[in-house]
Amino acid sequence: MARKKIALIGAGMIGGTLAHLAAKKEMGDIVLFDIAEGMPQGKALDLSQCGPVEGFDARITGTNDYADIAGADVVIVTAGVPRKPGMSRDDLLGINLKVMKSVGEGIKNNCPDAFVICITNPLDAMVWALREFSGLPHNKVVGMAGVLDSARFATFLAWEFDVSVKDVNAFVLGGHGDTMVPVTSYTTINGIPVKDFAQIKGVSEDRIDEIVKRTRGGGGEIVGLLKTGSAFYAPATSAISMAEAYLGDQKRVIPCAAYVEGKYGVDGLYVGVPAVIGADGIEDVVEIDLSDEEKSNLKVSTDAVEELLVACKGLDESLK
Ligand code: A3D
Repeated sequence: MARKKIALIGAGMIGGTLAHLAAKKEMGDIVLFDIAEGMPQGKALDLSQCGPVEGFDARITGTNDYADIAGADVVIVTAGVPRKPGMSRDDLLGINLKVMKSVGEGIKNNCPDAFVICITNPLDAMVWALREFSGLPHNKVVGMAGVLDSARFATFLAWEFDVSVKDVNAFVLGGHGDTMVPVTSYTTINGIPVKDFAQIKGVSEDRIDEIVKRTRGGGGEIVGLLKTGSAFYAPATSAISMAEAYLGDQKRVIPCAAYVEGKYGVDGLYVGVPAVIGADGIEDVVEIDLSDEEKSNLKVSTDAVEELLVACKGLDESLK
């Protein structure tokens, strides 16, 4: 069987990390695409030279030509600009929308059968726009955010409870922004609801609320510390887990920005929900029962996503 082909559009901080992870895991051959001349080629050479040391077989190439992504099985998109301190994800809208247009066309013309994972911010709007520009079916285009937001929530809970992160199953719904909805009612410590575990450990409800708040601002906290860009190790790791679910037909239930039609009272939006990822891409969106408070938080979050789509449509005629 031929090796799988993984195209990474954007060879910056996340793109380079994605290439390293995918190569180490021998997920397939990797093409790093960027508009910056020489940079993807340089990173590809550097990464290739990890192979003999780490003992992986993966052909890694860098390019500025979309023709080189032809036939890719998976495309992961990080092209665009990241946040700087003081910026919200939404501040990136205008510039990254134009980037999604060229990336969408590059995918449409060269690998229309790929499974496409978008990471570029503002995530929920960019994945929607990328789907529109590429013309791929909705089940083959998805946004990465829920895995990362849930991982942040799990990390903070594990630290608070002094337990292994492996035992924390955390869950975040909604848009990837300050209105995201960490859902404590579906978050467990190896099956034990977080509220019960907090009681056992003597952790107050206020403290859990603080952790929820820290999760919502988790990306901004890192931007503030890095000063020159945004998080990249955990975002790359999260997207790789989604690519693996697709390539291995794992049918994993993963929180991600999937296209929702009807469920959760949402119609025709990309928003963070639990979805089954397998060989058909997004095979199902799982609708769970939410409390009234969780429902209204989710509504605030989806309204914020909808507002961004209106802004996108105002910026690009072809999206109307
Ligand atoms: P960075 O290191 O700047 O890499 C972006 C790359 O995109 C650069 O190498 C650019 O040259 C390249 N690029 C710009 N325009 C184009 C174009 N038209 N075609 C191809 N390549 C282009 O950023 P990064 O890797 O740190 O972040 C990438 C994106 O991910 C940003 O939009 C971030 O905001 C976003 N991000 C999202 C999350 C989520 O959880 C959703 C987390 C972290 C970062």
